[in-house]
Amino acid sequence: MKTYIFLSFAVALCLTACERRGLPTAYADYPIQPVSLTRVQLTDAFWLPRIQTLREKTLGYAFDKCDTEGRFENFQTVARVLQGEPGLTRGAMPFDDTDVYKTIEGAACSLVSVPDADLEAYVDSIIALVALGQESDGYLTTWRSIDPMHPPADWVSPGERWTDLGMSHELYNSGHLFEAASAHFLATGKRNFLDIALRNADLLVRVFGDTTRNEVPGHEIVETGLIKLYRITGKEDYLRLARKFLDLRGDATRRRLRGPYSQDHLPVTQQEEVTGHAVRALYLYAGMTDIAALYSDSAYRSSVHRLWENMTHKKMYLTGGLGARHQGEAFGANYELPNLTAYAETCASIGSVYWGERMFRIYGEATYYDVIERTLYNALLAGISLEGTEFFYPNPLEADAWYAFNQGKKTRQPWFDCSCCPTNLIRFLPSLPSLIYATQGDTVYVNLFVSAKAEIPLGRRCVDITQETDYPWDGKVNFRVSTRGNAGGLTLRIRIPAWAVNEDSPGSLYTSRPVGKVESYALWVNGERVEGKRQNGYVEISGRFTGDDRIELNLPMQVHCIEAHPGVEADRGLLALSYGPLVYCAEETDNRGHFDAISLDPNDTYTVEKRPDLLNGVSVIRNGSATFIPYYAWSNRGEGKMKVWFPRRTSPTVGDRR
Ligand code: FUB
Ligand code: ZN
Repeated sequence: MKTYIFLSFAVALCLTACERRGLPTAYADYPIQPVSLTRVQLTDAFWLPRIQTLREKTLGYAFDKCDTEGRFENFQTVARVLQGEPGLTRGAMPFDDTDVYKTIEGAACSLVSVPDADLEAYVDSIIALVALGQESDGYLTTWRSIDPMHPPADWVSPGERWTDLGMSHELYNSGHLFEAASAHFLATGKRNFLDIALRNADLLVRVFGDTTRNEVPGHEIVETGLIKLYRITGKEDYLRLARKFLDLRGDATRRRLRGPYSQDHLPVTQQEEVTGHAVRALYLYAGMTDIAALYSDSAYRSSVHRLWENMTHKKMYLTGGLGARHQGEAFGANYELPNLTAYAETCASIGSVYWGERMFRIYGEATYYDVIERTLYNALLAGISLEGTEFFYPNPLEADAWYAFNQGKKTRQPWFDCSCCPTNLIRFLPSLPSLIYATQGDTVYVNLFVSAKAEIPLGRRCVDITQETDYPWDGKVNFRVSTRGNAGGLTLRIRIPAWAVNEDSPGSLYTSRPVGKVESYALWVNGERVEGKRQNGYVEISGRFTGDDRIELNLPMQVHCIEAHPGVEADRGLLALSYGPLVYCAEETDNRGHFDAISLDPNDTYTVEKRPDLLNGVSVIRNGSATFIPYYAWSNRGEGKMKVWFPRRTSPTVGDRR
């Protein structure tokens, strides 16, 4: 505990220094600011064990994989090649370096919650290894430094630096380097990784910055990475380069375009439909949202708004998964959402959360967090096994025990040749505490229900919020709120999820109705019931919060029957089940002998049963002889059939709208 306080203090000092430096006044910023990871200590019974498993098992496991599969060795090989020795790239992908960066990022974020001197020393040694792979001018992509004529994959063209930006992943490697180094600096206050990133970013500025070289990365992420470096250093060149990469995309007057797969068919401010490779697209949209905020740019702002609407209204799975097609790892057409062959790459879920959080910080509406929550508890969390060492790359909503949907396997896999998803989960999950709260002026937004203790700086005071809940199994959430320092009015905006008021998902893509009697949410302040009118998805509570004030929220946890928009052919005549934020599925193993016959009727009786003995503790839903488990927990017991959507036994339908 003592060490924890010390580390938080050191990091807080370093953050204050960065905050003080501030952004150049020429630029605007998001009206809403996140509350940093360093300010929020999880105590949650749902998320904390997952993050602990990640720290205790997954991190070491991934570092070992990076070691045994040559990802570390590549950095050392560059050093030897630079001294004139021959070298051979090991590994399968031109972006193997990024698995190292992402694992460092996850380790750094987990050090904030649980300091660990051994892990910190190990991370430092890996950073020293990465430094070996950097050329003297800052260039860093090991396969190309080792042997530019022999790329690790046949879809990359051999040749000198930056000659095949569509496929070489050199700028993708830089992007992940920048993201990871920023997170590492903000989490630990150390500059060792950041300095490597800055040398590389400075090289990019020299080559692609205010020059005539008008090129863009094939796979986006360098844009958000550069903006993170700009936030830390205040160096405007990084921001300008990020913007240049975005402005050039789709601009046929200045470049030869790569087409919709790379979101390079129209200028980004004219794009209206989310398209192409889903992960690329989501990272692009996150970068565009940063530009919309930092430049107060209305064209960018309208564009991300349109794209978000298109995605959430017409291309998002019930689980929050994105990307209908295995072919091209891509978004499909509007309402093209097949279940068995869904791609819904884990990385796309992560990208969607990164984008949605930015959209929330522009618009301050809870709908963005409704989508984030849907994704977090379902498509994203499904990506990692309960044991923390097996993964999904695609996350379908149906398995028939025949189709090998997970890169050739019918269940989770321990690792992949292309291991973007495991290492993306590693970087993402330990940063989850930073998604819970946000601030704007005298307002604190409560966006997620997760037990935690938070110390939130707000102007010249600090707001202490303790949140206690058994969410997602229970809808009761207790807050204790107090302020320290310059007391004044404070407003809490607590999100009331759309599912809690039986609202359709955006664009009525999914209509959700509770089975049985409709219940409502309820709110108490210091024991007194308050009305708590919901606006923009929030209830607002204002006061001085000088004592130890108590707020209790009760969200109506009920089984819901869901139907999809009639445009989604794959779900026509079908129903799905949810409970709170969780989407449920049935697995063959719980339903031997009757799995294929399961059907649903909203008029049936559904019971919810706590099963501490099952799948690390879940609530199951029962309907007749059928048993349903949370989707995130499926495929932890070997191969077998699974379904989210089931034939609807009777009409009329759940909703009245059709
Ligand atoms: O290209 C790098 C990563 O590999 C992408 O983000 C994933 O979709 C996978 O293709
Ligand atoms: Zn991935």
